[in-house]
Amino acid sequence: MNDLPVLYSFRRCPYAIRARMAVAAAGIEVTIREVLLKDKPPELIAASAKATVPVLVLPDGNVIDESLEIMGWALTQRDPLGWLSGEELSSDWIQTCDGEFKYWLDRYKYADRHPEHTAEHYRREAEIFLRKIEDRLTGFSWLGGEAPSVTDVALFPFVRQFAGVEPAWWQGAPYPGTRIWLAQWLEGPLFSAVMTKYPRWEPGQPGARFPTEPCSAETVHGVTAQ
Ligand SMILES: N[C@@H](CCC(=O)N[C@@H](CS)C(=O)NCC(=O)O)C(=O)O
Repeated sequence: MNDLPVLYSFRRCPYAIRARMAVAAAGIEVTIREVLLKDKPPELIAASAKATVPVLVLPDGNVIDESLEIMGWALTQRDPLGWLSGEELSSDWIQTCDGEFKYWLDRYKYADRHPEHTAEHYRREAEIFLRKIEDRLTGFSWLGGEAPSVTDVALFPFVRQFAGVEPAWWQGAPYPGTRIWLAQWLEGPLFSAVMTKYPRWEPGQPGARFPTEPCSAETVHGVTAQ
């Protein structure tokens, strides 16, 4: 397992989820080290001083510490689902998601830490992006058009987080197309594969293999068939 890339990850982190989705879709095996954000291992900080997850340490010692770059690293090696076809990891969709939307999402999720405004205020600000997604998904099944792409994969973990803040409100919110789109990702076999629970990695331990089960062609293609 020593010659596999090492992926520092946190199960629920949306950035880590998008990276794991790409690694699994590419059929690449890595050693996963599940970390606690409140108590990061020194090995993670030594690999990347900014100490965010995900971080990928390659066997040659190179380090990739941005989720979008990990997606690109994986999918440029193998892209059986065609997620990169015609789509860019630097698209406006992804930039707005990681910028404006994430900013409001964090405030909506942790409104008690930002008492200047109400949770509803933060939710309304985040909904500006949600409405764009909904408009797009009214005409197309996927954000990139006719087929799933890196744009969908990069965004859905953040929309999942937004939906999870007030699940009952989300179910009645005026975003039916986005709800269907999100459910297609969350109910897919690839998502369950990347959400496998791993015990916290302890320094000195080897880490666990990821994906736990190699994703077969059927598993992978299950995603396109949705
Ligand atoms: N731009 C980075 C952001 C990653 C990020 O901020 N991850 C969060 C967890 S979801 C993190 O590690 N935060 C550091 C902390 O909580 O200490 C990427 O795309 O990989």
